[in-house]
Formats: sequence, C-alpha cells, structure tokens
Amino acid sequence: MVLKLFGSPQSKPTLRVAHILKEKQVPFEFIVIDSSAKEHKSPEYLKKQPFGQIPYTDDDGFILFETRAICKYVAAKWRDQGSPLLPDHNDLKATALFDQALSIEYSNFDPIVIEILMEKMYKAKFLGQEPDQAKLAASMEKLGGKLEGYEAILSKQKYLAGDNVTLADLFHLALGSMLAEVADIQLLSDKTKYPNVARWWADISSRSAWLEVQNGI
Ligand SMILES: N[C@@H](CCC(=O)N[C@@H](CS)C(=O)NCC(=O)O)C(=O)O
Repeated sequence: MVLKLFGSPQSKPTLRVAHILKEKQVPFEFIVIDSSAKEHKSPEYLKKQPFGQIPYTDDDGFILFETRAICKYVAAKWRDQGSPLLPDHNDLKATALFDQALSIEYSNFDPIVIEILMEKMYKAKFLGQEPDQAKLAASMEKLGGKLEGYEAILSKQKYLAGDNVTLADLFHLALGSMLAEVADIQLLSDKTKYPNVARWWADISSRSAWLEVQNGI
C-alpha cells in the first residue's frame, strides 16, 4: 500500500512533505482535506492529528504528523533511493551538525517568518486587520540579523550542515518561498547584502522536485 498524505494543496507544510516524497522518489496518494469546511477540526481528523493541523501521513497504518518528523521518517525509510538528504547515521559529528542545522531552521527562521507573514498577509486576509507596522519592522530587523548568521555559515560551506544538501536546507522552502510570493520580501535573494544566502536560496529553490510540487501535488 502506498503512503497516504492527508493535506491541502494550499498548505505550505503539505507542500514540504510532498516535496520530500518526490525528492526521495516515493510514490504516494494525496488525499485532500477541505480546510475551508474545517475538516481538519473534525473528531475523525483529530483522532489522527490531535492538534487539528494539516498535514499528516498514513504509511500502512503508521500515522505520523509534524512535517519535519514526517520528512525525517521518509528520508530514513527510503534512505537508499532518490536524493540523499540525511547525513551518514554512523557519523556522529555529521549527525550533530545536521541536528544543529535543523535547529537553526526551527528556532532562527520559522518563528520570525511566521511573525512577518502574520503582519504582512494573515491579518489582512483572514482577520480583516491592518498590519502592525512597528511589529513588522521589529520582525524584519530580527530576520536581517538572523540572515547575517546564515551568511557567516554559508560563506564557509555550501549548505547549512556542510557541503551536502540536507532536509535542514529544504525545510526553509515552505515558508521562505512565501516571503517573496505573498509578502514581496526579497531578502533571501539579496545578492548585495547576503551573497551566500542568495546563492544558497537560488540553489535550493530551483530543485526540480520543489518546482514540480509548485505546479500541483
Ligand atoms: N508544525 C506543524 C504546522 C502545520 C500547520 O501549521 N498547518 C496549518 C495549515 S498550513 C494548520 O493546520 N493550521 C490550522 C491550525 O493550526 O489550527 C507541521 O509542521 O506539521
């Protein structure tokens, strides 16, 4: 039985999982959850994903949620096919550097990008509220500071965990792409301010599996 991905084509976390499944050349069935009808808050859905969030996966009865955990599971289960997106699990230091890179994305990127998207997009689109310009400016400044850290790392190596691309890099695509697409923020492509971040961003954004999921899962 092929792995089932329950999600929404509009949800970037769903795209994150679909992207990694394609990178790993894992066939899957996509089951659309109608978030506008609040299907992800139904008692049936909550049995699988107790936080009522999209997406989750079902691999022959093994239910998993949280996209980063799903992607790590997929990359480990199908380690020997598709793009190698994990470090050698026998290499203690490579694994530690990979974990460090995962934490960078989760703590230095994801929460700040969410703050920015909240002000630039969600408030107007979903809450009918004006953006708080002071909050937005503070978050933009925070992101700029974090990108200096990224620049320092990426001036010494090709990717966040070393010279090989890993899940830690690709986890940035889901929310990072929204900065330019919906918030018209081009910081990740700013070759003058962050030349190595821009080089890295152009590299990971042009991966064929990522371009493929942009056109539909
Ligand atoms: N940390 C979760 C985040 C998933 C997420 O935020 N999903 C959104 C859809 S894009 C959602 O379901 N939001 C509804 C909610 O949080 O109640 C993951 O990576 O799986």
